[in-house]
Amino acid sequence: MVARSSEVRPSAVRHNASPGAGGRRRRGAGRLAGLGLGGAALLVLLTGCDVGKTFGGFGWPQGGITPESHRMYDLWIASCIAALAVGVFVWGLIFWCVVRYRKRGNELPVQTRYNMPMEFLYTIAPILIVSVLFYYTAIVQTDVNKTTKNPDVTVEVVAFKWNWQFNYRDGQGRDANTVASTLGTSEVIPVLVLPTGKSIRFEEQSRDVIHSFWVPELLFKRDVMPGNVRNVFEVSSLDQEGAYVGRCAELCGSYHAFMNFELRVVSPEKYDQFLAAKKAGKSTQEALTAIGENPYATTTEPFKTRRNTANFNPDSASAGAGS
Ligand SMILES: [Cu+2]
Repeated sequence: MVARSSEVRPSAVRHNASPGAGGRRRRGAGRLAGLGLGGAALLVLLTGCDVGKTFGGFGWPQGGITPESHRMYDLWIASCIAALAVGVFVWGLIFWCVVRYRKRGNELPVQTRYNMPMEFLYTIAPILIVSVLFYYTAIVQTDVNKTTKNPDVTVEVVAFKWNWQFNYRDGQGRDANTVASTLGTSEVIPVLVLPTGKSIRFEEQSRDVIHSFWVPELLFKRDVMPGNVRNVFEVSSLDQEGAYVGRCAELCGSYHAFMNFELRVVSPEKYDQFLAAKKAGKSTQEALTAIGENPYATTTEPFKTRRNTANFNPDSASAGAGS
């Protein structure tokens, strides 16, 4: 409902029934404003990438290294621009009403009721907005969740309190075999070596509680579940060589915050050499050295889990001893 007042002045009824020259002028101005807004929105959409960069990704992390991450990033930027456009339009209407219909005397302004075009508009417009957002979200989500029959590389991600094991597999599913494996310990951060330009399938499994596999540069996390649930996701390629920190993104216990790993993206040739060295029985550190890579993680370091009188709050311990 537009107005609650039951009193409708005859002049208002007359005005609604037959809009005069003023009404036509106003409608023309509205159409112009709509055109202007549409044009501005289109311009903003065309320069979407730059807009994202200018506004720091609207809070979304930048620098994704997979095609999937770029699609999710673009969806976020487009949604923010759409929300801002709607916001600016609504704020504009509010301020316009505040100025145009401010109190000028004691006479009541025109009381409009049962304005069908307006009620139709504010029912249809939100439905349209939600439908468009839903449509693009569904498309990107389906694309990100898509798995293929024969990915180039399959890695089994095994999470446990509070570290990771990565098993390179010779096929998909539970029945495939592990051909090489990397295990993290309290002293050594596990390094997951993967090639550029290949599709990679991650099959996740937890030994105890729920963890979450997260490499910020993938712009993606997926829970690692215990029991029979084997969460699977794929990336169609890793586009940039480098070392990327990986984390557990699900509060899983005391040392959750230190459950880190490193994703090391190398060329396919180096990856093949690495895997061959691992299969030949070399340790991950030896295999990394063999392909000319840093043998230890460079993006994070192991958390010192040992507690004793020498390293547990030494300042207060000595203060206590002196008093
Ligand atoms: Cu965890």
